[in-house]
Amino acid sequence: MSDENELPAESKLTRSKERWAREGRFLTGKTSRPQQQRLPPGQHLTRDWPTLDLGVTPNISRQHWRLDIYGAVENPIFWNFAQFAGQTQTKFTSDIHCVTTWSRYDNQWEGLSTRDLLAACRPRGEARFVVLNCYDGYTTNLALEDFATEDALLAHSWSGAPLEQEHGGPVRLVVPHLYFWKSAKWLKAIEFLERDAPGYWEVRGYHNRGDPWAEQRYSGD
Ligand SMILES: Nc1nc2c(c(=O)[nH]1)N[C@H]1C(S)=C(S)[C@@H](COP(=O)(O)O)O[C@H]1N2
Ligand SMILES: [Mo]
Repeated sequence: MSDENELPAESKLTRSKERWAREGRFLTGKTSRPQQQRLPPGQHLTRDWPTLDLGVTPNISRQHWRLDIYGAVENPIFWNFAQFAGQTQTKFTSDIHCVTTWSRYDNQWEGLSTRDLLAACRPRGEARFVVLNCYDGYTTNLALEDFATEDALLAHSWSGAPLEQEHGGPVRLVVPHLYFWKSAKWLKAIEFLERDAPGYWEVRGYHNRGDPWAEQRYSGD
């Protein structure tokens, strides 16, 4: 090593700074950096899978389940379970982030991707929003771009087994990049709309979009 490249002797301060770097001193953990950080701000990790809903669990067998897709679409669709399951099947693994602050990593879903669904029903040019209608009367709304996110799907299976009734079986929506209240359980109908139509929680103080990385929990956020 030449003289010019020789480093000055370590001082007490540089030694302290190295130790702080190792310890992650001064990091608040509050910055939101979706690229590098997996847990959104204000969330904690859980290993079990809590059940959250309005307190009623619709009892719909695969045999009786129907899905209606209508509104601003070129091709309205009315599927029974066999017809739904006959569509292209996709598997996605994604994280759940619930507004009540729990997150659950690596959920393995299988079903029909929303992109394949859009290719089948062909939204008209004026369609900009969707409303999900569920067998328990629950509703939730999404901008078409959010519904069409690459890893969003209508899931009939979780971890390689049919989705349990308490988690929305036979079929639920999964939109991983938004808080989980947007992921409608016991899916019954999807309506395409020109104008937004806030759903059950969206008219009761929840944020209209619900991006966990921006902590869009409540309508004032
Ligand atoms: N049909 C329906 N879907 C629903 C709800 C509901 O009450 N009814 N609750 C939402 C909320 S607030 C959450 S956090 C998740 C919970 O899904 P899980 O019970 O599978 O964890 O479902 C969402 N989808
Ligand atoms: Mo929730």
